[in-house]
Amino acid sequence: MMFRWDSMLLAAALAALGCGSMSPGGVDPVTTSSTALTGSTTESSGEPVDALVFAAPESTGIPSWSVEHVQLADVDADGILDVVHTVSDDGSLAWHQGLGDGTFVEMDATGLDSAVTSLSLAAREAVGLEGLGSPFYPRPRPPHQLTAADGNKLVLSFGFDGGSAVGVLQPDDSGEWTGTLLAADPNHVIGLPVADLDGDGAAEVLLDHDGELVMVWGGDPERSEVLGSLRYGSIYPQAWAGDIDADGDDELLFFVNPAYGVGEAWMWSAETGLIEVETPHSAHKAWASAPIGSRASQFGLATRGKASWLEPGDLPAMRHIEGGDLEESAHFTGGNFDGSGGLTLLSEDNWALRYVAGAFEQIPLEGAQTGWHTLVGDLDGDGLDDLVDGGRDGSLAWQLNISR
Ligand SMILES: [Ca+2]
Ligand SMILES: [Ca+2]
Ligand SMILES: [Ca+2]
Ligand SMILES: [Ca+2]
Repeated sequence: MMFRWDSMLLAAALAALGCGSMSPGGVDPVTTSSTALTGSTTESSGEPVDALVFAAPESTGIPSWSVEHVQLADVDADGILDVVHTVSDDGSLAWHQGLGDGTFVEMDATGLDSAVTSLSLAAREAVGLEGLGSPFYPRPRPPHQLTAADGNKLVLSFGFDGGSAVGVLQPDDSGEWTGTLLAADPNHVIGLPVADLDGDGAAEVLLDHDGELVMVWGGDPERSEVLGSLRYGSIYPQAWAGDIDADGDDELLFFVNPAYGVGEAWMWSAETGLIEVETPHSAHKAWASAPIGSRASQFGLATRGKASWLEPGDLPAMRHIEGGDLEESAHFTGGNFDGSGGLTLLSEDNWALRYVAGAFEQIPLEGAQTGWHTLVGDLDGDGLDDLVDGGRDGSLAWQLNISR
């Protein structure tokens, strides 16, 4: 009975955060976009491959019965992706150090958890409440790593009994984790890491405050700037930095509501401010060729059976290439699977599609087992994204990309 209530409270917290209903296996669909490391490990280390092959699933050794909201992030900043998740019993954070060969070792997460507690206290105080409040909170969404030159900051959006909040978790010189509150709101606020847009070496954090976009430059709450307002509040917000107008500098691209059809896409640059970008009707997923927090060169959208790529070009309408046939798959997984640095989409029925020089190309795919629970990251640092399955066979499993 207790667990049921707990689950309901979590669902309510996620709904308040705009996360919609929880996936059956507990992996938040928001996090199924590609997540990988900054730096050389995600860059292509050879020619792109022309066929994709994935090894049979192997267990990570992490039991999935305790796992909610899995995320890949480099928690210890050693250049190898780790697994972070919340524990279903009490909503605490757990992390497992990646060894780079697809295996993981459970680590002490006490320091991370203490930082989350301090964030929760700060958030309650910010909305006029005192103390820690309900034992069910905070129930954090998975931290998104800030993939930037400034180390292993994690951006955490979480629900608490007074609303929702966003904070940054970061280790100090002694290795202890600290939490810095960026925003707390009785209604809705969510935070996303964005690659370093202004080139000062520190990644930015974007806040969506009920449809008002706020850039927190360098993740420093003293340096917040309102970018403008969207037409609707966000569900499943996605943001990437990339050279969208093809002039050599990065801009911000922000998609909102992909789970309900991408109703809005916005671009922001210092020159133009926030402007709306035309998107195809009713796309249900949005990806970039780079993980959240990293620079992207391509942006893709898909709905059941159809894919579109958005090409940088004249704004406010990006060039929009349709026709990618993914049969009738409902679920797609996006990432740099072929080592080109561009976007490849995998369908759950073993189709793969990429866009090369003006044309869609089907690329043979063997062995991938993907779906709504799939996480993407280059776990072994060979330049090809691998797959982590967050909801199969009682434990987290991973599939090595052995295409090269
Ligand atoms: Ca690591
Ligand atoms: Ca910056
Ligand atoms: Ca540009
Ligand atoms: Ca790999």
